[in-house]
Amino acid sequence: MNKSWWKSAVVYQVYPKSFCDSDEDGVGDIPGIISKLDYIKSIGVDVIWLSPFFKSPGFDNGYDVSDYFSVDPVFGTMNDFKVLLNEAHQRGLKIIIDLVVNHSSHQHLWFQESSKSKNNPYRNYYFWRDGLTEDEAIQRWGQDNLPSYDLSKDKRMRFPPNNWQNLFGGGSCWEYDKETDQYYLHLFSKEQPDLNWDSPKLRQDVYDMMHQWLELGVDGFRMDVISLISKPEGLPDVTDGQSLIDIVANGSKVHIYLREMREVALAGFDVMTVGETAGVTVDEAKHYAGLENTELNMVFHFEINDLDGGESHKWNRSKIKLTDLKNIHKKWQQGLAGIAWNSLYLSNHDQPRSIGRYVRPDEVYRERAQKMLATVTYLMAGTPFIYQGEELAMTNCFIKDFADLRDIESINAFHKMLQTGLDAEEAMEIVGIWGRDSCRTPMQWNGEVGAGFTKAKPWLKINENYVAINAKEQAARKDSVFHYYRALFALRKGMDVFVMGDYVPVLEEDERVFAYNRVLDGESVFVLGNYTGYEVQLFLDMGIDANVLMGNIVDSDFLTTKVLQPYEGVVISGVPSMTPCKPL
Ligand code: TEU
Repeated sequence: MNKSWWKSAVVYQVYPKSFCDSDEDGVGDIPGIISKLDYIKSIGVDVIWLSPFFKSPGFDNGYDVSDYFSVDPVFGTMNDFKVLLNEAHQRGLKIIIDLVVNHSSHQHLWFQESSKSKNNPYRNYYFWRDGLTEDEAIQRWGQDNLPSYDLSKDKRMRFPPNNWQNLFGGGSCWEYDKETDQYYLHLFSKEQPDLNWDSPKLRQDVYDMMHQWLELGVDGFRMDVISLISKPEGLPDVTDGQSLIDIVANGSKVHIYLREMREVALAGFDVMTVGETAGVTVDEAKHYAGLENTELNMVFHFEINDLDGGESHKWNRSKIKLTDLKNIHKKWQQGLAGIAWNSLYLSNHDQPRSIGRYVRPDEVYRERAQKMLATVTYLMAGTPFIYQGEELAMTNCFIKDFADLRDIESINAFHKMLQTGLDAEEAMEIVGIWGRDSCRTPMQWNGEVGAGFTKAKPWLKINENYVAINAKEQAARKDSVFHYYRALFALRKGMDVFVMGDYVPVLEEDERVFAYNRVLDGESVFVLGNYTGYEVQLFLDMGIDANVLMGNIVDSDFLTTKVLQPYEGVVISGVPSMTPCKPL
């Protein structure tokens, strides 16, 4: 297997709004990121993924872009960005940026033009359709299944063109536009109209814009919901048992467009591309992220979300069962081996922080548990992506007051839960688990007021635990999560087996322990993590050469006792490749 740089790289995700505020307006910014480059470098990562910093009205925190080749004034200037790029490159750090082109902002010039008239040259950049009359709607969905509609609208246009409900829980995917008397499509909020990738002109404009960034020196793209860009012919209704993602993901032309993108926009640049591919399956990933590299380098899949979230049942209190989690990893690890490349992540700006999600340790074990999760997750095959603050074991922030919520999705979800009979307290509790504000709270730099993030009022609440959980404290303490992450990435980089090795699961039926071998050319490394808060006795024959490479418990006696302490994570070399391990 060819060992491209992005296969052994580790990526650090920066969510600019919450990273570091240099100008005291309560919002993080690019100069703030520049001031923390040495910190980022010190974790031992190679690449920074910057979530959107482009001009945006901010209905979805920048995932609604109104000018793709620009910097939003709240984050700084284009010159600031150039300085950031340069300073990062000088430190040997690469920068990949978010490419949000499934949709634009409704304030993008393309959409402004598109909505002017039916024959505007940009009309076809978006999806405009006539609505349905009441008769048509009844015929299509039956009297009892009519979607909600707006009586104030002209009768001819009362019903949207199909029954799609947007992914932010805000009702229909269609918004009526009075001016031109048609509806436009938006899979997310109505301020995020979907771009029509079937228009060759739109595609060329996107490629030109990508080219501008590449010429400037960016090192690649993380492509937002790129699996959704090819909409199904005729935009058919969602039928029973289907989710919207089922019909809009992996459309018939998505691979054609991505191959075109690679040839037109990316050819000649040694850059990294990762697709955020909602709805992707192992078989689809082989196309998106095949090792022959005709589309993307790698994908983010969402199958773990199906265990405790799932597009339709995200707002709940479900727990992840360890055997289910292991099965999903096994499927992806083995399914893509030698064929395509994967990514590894525990959380991001959309998903809950990992402590509390994968494990729910008592506070005394929080750090140990985070180290264990990282060990088990980031030593699998794929490129690790860590999310700012994860290296400190930052936790979800449970926002108690509705007025403190910022995310459009959480606000919609709260109202919906009230309609289904939950009281406000219960609804806020669930929003706290899944709401994206909970993981987006500002980075905790130190124990001073404002957590070293800002001296002003932060745009989103700071988690009160910043006094104890912060970067300054962890950098100064040798056994911190921060230092463990550094050591873990150094270990991963130093041994090819972690990048290129086969993945061989062990103890597959065990609900307590996640264990696997990585095997390359006869060399084998054994990785184990105890996902429980109690000791687990294992019966293993690891041979006489077994040697602990790394672990989250200093002076662990695991090799002699074969007892894993609560949340213990350990990496062992010198074991026979197919370690005969039996569950209890
Ligand atoms: O996310 C798309 C996506 O599939 C989600 O994880 C989504 O946030 C979640 O389903 C909502 O429940 C991307 C971005 O990462 C996210 O921040 C944006 O809001 C979204 O696209 C729209 O651009």
